[in-house]
Amino acid sequence: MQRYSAFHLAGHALRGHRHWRPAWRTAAPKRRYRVIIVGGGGHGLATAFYLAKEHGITDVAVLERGWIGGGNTGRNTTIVRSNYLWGASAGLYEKAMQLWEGLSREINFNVMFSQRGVLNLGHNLQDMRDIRRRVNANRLNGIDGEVLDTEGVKRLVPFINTGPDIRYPVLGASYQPRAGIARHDAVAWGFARAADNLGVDIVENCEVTGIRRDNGRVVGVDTSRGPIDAERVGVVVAGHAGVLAEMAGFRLPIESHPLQALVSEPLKPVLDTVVMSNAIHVYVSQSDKGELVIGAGIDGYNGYGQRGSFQVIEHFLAALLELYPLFSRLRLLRHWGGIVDVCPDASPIIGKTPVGGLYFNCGWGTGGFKATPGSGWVFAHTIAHDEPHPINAAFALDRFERGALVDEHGAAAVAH
Ligand code: FAD
Ligand code: PYC
Repeated sequence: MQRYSAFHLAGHALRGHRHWRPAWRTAAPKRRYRVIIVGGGGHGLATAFYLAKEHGITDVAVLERGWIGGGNTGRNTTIVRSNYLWGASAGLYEKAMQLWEGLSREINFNVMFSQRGVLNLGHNLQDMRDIRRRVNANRLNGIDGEVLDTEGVKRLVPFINTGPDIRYPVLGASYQPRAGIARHDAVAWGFARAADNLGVDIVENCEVTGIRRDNGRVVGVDTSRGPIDAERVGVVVAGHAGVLAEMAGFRLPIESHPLQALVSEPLKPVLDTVVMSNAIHVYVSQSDKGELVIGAGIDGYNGYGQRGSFQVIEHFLAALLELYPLFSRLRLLRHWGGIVDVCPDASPIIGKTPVGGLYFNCGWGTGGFKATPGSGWVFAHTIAHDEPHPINAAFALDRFERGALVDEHGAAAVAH
């Protein structure tokens, strides 16, 4: 890797960033690849990286219809945690957490992973029972977790309103100390550069418009830049999973919804942990730049527009001000939406499909950023071996036929 001294960097800044080496090549698509990954978000790029690194498969293209990280990867609020309820989820999200803990070193790119802890608030007795059950389950699975009472929450967030007269009083929280946030763009850029270094072609502005099949097997894809043959195709397109499944001739139990978020102007450090409330539908953290990053639950209707409705914003800002009256003087800077792919059990689908050699990784809904490295790791294994890894075996598409759902609505922490 090329390293720059302070003089180099100052020189580049003054000369207007000329002669910088691009972090990854602008690859033109070849006529055929061993593996094609559709979707250049964090999950697709991580899959390509681990295919090359862990399985020695480097004849790989990532086809992205826009720019890498321009989907949910660059639109999410970057919360990373592994405090899910069921054993299968614990295995998956904790694998991701362990990869996060070494990721900057592994891909030689600072993803700014900050383990500042995540609180999930409880506002009534049933919330607190659910919290205790989930924290106990986490501990049995070797995942860190604590149950905090009101005072414990106040110690971590001194300005939170714990008054008894608010509509949803704060009775306590679950707390995962190893959870936190990371820089989402850096995750996309870091995986892209690391995959490119191992020989993967990253092809932007290349939309997949058809999945070509022969005799029940995938043989390639049609794209806005012409047809490309492949032995195996992995599809990781988040909110567009249903569209790609239709191209391949089957249906997924997935609905696409808008999910919105916004950031305030940068403030001096005020909040050094992440606080979420599923019941009141608001969560907040402070970025390293100082912005408060704020979000809520999904918009209720289906859609492919990367924007949502005002009524959701009005609702979550009212909730924000009830919990943190201090923020009433905040100025908001930017607001946006993404399209999230929601499964009926709030768990992802990662595995084989009815078409041979075609694999789907989708249904992460409101919570896939935290899984990015783990998702790529297990999906690469699944594609390389034509079999799921034990970690993702429970997340097969046929669980909806078998009734073996992994219901994580409680731990999803963002209403959907
Ligand atoms: P994406 O990053 O969306 O990548 C899919 C890519 O596929 C896109 O770049 C798209 O352009 C491309 N594509 C689509 N169709 C085609 C086609 N036909 N041909 C080629 N390319 C195509 N998760 C958390 O864990 N923590 C959070 O705090 C969190 N906050 C969120 C906040 C918001 C507002 C949103 C919208 C989501 C949030 N999420 C969060 C969810 C998380 O962002 C996603 O689950 C995750 O980023 C999905 O990653 P991905 O790589 O699968 O999808
Ligand atoms: O899954 O932790 C999460 C999350 C936070 C915000 C959106 N999703």
